[in-house]
Amino acid sequence: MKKSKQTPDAMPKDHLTGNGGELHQVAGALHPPMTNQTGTIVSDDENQLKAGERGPSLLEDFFYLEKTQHFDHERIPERVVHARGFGAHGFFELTDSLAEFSKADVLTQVGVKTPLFTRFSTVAGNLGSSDLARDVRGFAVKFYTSQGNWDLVGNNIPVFFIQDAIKFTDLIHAAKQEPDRGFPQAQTAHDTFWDFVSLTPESTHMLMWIMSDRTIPRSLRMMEGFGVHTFRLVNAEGTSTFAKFHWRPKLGMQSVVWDEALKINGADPDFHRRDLWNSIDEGKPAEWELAVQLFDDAFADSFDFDVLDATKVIPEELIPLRVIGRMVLDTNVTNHFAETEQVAFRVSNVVPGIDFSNDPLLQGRIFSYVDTQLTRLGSSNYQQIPVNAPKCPFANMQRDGHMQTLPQKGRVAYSPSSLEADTPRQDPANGFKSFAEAMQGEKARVRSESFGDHFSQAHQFFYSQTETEQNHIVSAFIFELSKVDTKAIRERMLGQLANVDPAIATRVAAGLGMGGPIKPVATGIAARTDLKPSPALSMLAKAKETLEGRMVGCLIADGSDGELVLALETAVTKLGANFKIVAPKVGGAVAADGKLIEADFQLAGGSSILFDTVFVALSEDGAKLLSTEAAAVAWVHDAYAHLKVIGATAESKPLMKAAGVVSDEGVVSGGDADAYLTRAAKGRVWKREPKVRTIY
Ligand code: HDE
Repeated sequence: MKKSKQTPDAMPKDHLTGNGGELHQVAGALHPPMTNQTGTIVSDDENQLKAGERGPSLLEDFFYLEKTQHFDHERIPERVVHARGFGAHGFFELTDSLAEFSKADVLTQVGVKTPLFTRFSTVAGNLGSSDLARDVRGFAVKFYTSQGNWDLVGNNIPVFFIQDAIKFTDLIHAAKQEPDRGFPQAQTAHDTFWDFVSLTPESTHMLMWIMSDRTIPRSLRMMEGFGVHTFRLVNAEGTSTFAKFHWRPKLGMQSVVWDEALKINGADPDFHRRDLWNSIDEGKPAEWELAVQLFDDAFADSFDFDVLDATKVIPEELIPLRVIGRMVLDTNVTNHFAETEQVAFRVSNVVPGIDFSNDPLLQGRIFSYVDTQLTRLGSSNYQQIPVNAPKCPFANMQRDGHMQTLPQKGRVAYSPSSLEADTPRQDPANGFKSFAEAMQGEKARVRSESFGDHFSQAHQFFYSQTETEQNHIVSAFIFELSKVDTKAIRERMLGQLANVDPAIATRVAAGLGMGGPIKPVATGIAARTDLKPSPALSMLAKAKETLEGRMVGCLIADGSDGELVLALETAVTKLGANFKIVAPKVGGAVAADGKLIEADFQLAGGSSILFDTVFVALSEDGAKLLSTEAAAVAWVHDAYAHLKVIGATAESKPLMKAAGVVSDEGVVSGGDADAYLTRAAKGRVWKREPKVRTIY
């Protein structure tokens, strides 16, 4: 190994070699000497210390002992729920002050950029599960405000399964792997989940949402987020206003189709994290608007449902969204474990001006998040971990504990005290004060009658969807219930669906092949059918016609038209999309003009499910050759069956034929790049769907 005394620019020399070591040059880069955790330089990292060349190892080998002991303890308990997550740093910039309603700096100081950390997650799967499981996505944001940390720990769906936190344990036990067999992983398509929800009518509205395509998002960058609960904002005068929080993605919402999700989980289980990481890494930050729905007691009292019931939405048509700022995620983590795994969100992290409502789900969460971190992170000092620590000054009388890292100075660790002048004191004028809500009532374990209607909003949600989306909800119910072995559970679930609307139950029953009359489950309050549809609840009704942030895949082989591929790449890049070339070999293909076109993916590793739209840029010979290649046929066939817009050169016909492609408005052949991109920007070809799968 060549040794060099040169120091890399970015690193101060004394930091790297201040312990007497030297920089080492390997493959052109300079490396500092390796040390153990206490700074002693390691001379040999390949061999244990042994008694003799072929003798036993010695316990004295403190380098080996430390290295292995650290490795043995690398894992910490994963989160009980939301174990699989992915995070990024960024900022929140307020654009519209809410000073009239809140005294929080973060909601009143227009233009100020508040740093934040956001972690997205799936709920049911374990740490090593796949990104595209059908599941709710966690959408948790930690704002490091000038007045302390504010955690908005939300989801990508605005309602929840249950109304009272005491049922959370049961819900999660039913959804996760069945305890005797330890499977299935990361899915609700099994008996225990449907057993529980079919006996829990309050979950029916949420079931409509999770059977919709919201639970199979195309990208974390393309999903909405919601605070779910009603919160309170409190202004300088102590007046309270109710608020619901909404995140709106700048790129618009988009999902994949179910068959695609199943295949993506195999082709790239890290699909969502790779997408977010790459996009930030390429200098394309992910962005959302933060909006609020604000309302007072008078609205709350007059609304058809209880605003404290987390199984209900307040339609935007009733209380419009007010956009107040934007979140930009522009920085990837340096270390996934240190940041994304160790981040500890706490619903109880609020700042003066933001307060809780009495939603019994929210109230229960206030305890759970603080408690769970102790098991996960092992010490009550977990808030000192950099990703959790506030970025504003903090001081109190809490001391010691496992892994204390703060040099807590002075004799005084109590209050009141008189010995030292600079010890912290309570501050009634500026400190957090709970909203002084008048309380009354008897102590009791009850569910308010105002929480009693479980079906009306489920009905409203279904009929607020486009026809395509309704079809997908029905298909998802059929898929999930087809995996339920116990017939009585399937029947009971059909009975709950009949409470939402007999037509939905009949369609699902038809797909399951379960004939005979459907018996509605007895219910206290029947579904109202007079609630106006809310188009804001549909994804397709608000879909953006854009290719920005999307992926275009282009299939080439030897003999492809290099100029066409280049022109396409230029046009795609101009639209803000990513252009990826797929070829039989990753080294690329030789174009008709003899030039090499490098590929991003080899055919089998770059299936069309990874792209939003595809272009088949083959020569006649190339198309003939690939029409007998299963991976190429599947590439085109999948794109077609997943309703993608397919562009193709006229010469690609043999492959298109082998893949069963039938011409329609989304098949743009003839090699016209502009016509192809114009149609591709409009999104999938939903009209094709009845031709490729049965609609029940
Ligand atoms: Fe959570 N939830 N939750 N939850 N939740 C956790 O906290 C809990 C609920 C949500 O990226 C846990 O740190 C209870 C609703 C997100 O680290 C745990 C109840 C919503 C995350 C916990 C709920 C959420 C969690 C597990 C019923 C949307 C991931 C690990 C009252 C508004 C945060 C942890 C991250 C995580 C408890 C219901 C969102 C066990 C008791 C409703 C995004 O504390």
